[in-house]
Amino acid sequence: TVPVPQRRRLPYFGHALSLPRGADAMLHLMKESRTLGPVFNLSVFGNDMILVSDPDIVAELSNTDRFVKCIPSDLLRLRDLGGDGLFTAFNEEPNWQLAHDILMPAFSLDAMRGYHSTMVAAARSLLASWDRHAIAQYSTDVPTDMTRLTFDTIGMCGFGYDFASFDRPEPHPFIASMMRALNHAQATNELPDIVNRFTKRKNAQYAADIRLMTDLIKDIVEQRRVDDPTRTDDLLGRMLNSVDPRTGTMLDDDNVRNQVMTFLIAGHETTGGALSFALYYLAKNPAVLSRAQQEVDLLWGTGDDIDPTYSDVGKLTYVRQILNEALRLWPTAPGYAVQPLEDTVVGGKYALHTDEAMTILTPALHRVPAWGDNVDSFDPERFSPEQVARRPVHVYKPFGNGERACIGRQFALHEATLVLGMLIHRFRLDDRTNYQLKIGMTLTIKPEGFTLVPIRRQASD
Ligand code: MNH
Repeated sequence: TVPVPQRRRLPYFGHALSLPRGADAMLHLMKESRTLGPVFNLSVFGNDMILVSDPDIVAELSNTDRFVKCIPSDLLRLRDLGGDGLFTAFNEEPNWQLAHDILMPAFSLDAMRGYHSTMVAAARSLLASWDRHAIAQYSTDVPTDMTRLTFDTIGMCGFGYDFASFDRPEPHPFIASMMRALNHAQATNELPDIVNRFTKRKNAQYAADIRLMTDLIKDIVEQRRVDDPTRTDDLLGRMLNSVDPRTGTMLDDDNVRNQVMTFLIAGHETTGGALSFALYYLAKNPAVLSRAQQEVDLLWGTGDDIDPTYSDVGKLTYVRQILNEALRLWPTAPGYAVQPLEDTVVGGKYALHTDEAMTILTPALHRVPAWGDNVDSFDPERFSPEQVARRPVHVYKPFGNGERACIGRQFALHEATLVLGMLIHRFRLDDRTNYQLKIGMTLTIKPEGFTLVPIRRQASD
């Protein structure tokens, strides 16, 4: 075996001094994967991370008989928020399997049918807000609006709770606390503990933010226990009332709170980012936008008042391709880590022990030559059935892999396809500031500062 390539490292610091902060760190890693190769090591204050974007090795790492999800140090920090909720649970924690079995039915196709009309209602609040911007010719911050939309959607579909984000000048206070807390968790992860012990004020803010979020969650659960304790047709209803057929047990109160926290965060951030990137690429690619508008016009006609049905969403195949392609270029959860079940050799040459992990760097994987020539260009044709059939399966991993892959994938894609379809059916996208893409990152990535002026379409647009 051979050592994993890496740059020369300093004692103690490792590569920390050349690693930029925040979203630039991810862009830096994408660049490193081109210069150092598709497998390289990064060491930050004694924390080692092997980043992988080689398609053959990713295919190998996707074999769930050999590799399972790892909770590396950054996810470990997030247990301050999510505890043993699905996203941050250890594989061997019994509550992972229990919650997985109890909540899987909430993500079946049948369940999506049940959420559909609630998703349409949330989308209508967004359209109404954009109507007001259109009349006033006022620009709107796209990622903030997409956050409002996806947060309201998971609140209503998951918990029957209306955050009413479009009635607020700023997003719900939960969002500000969540962003600060995620940023703090990320920042402390990149610094040595000795430094973190001295940032008392920030640590106090972190505690206060987590408390605000936890208090809201307690309210949501309490309200349900009073108003509608036997309801079982949404996430919270299942969390509170399902008995696991295998073990005869239920989720305990602490675990329910951890799951609510997990779903409120995981259930909106990534989808909001995906919608934002899709709108960014549509604003920059008029030919793609106009083909997508043909698709929605064909389905819904050109009138204003439409009532999209559940099965309509499955017919928006080109809109779906646009989302897939946006998630290729900017997978909004830009990586995931796996560890081997037994000491092993990866790619025929890299020794990997059970206490080590490999992190799949998806934005780099999504740009390997299997994707064709102009891998950085936006081209939804890459997701035509013909091109998909010609490509190896393990070069596209926006939702992770195996049984720890995203449980909300169908939910996210149904919601995002519906909303994107409804938006472009009604609006032209005026990019009057000629926005230049800047990746922002708080755990997940977004096109930071992206604004648009929505303009109502006329019969001739
Ligand atoms: Mn989601 C896991 C990406 C939408 C709830 N999600 C994951 C993972 C990725 C991911 C990648 C795997 C992480 C890992 O292996 O460490 N998720 C996305 C993306 C979108 C998304 C790109 C939208 C686009 N996710 C959603 C939505 C929900 C959700 C919507 C809920 C309604 N995701 C989860 C949960 C997990 C997860 C819960 C953890 C599942 C598990 O480990 O059992």
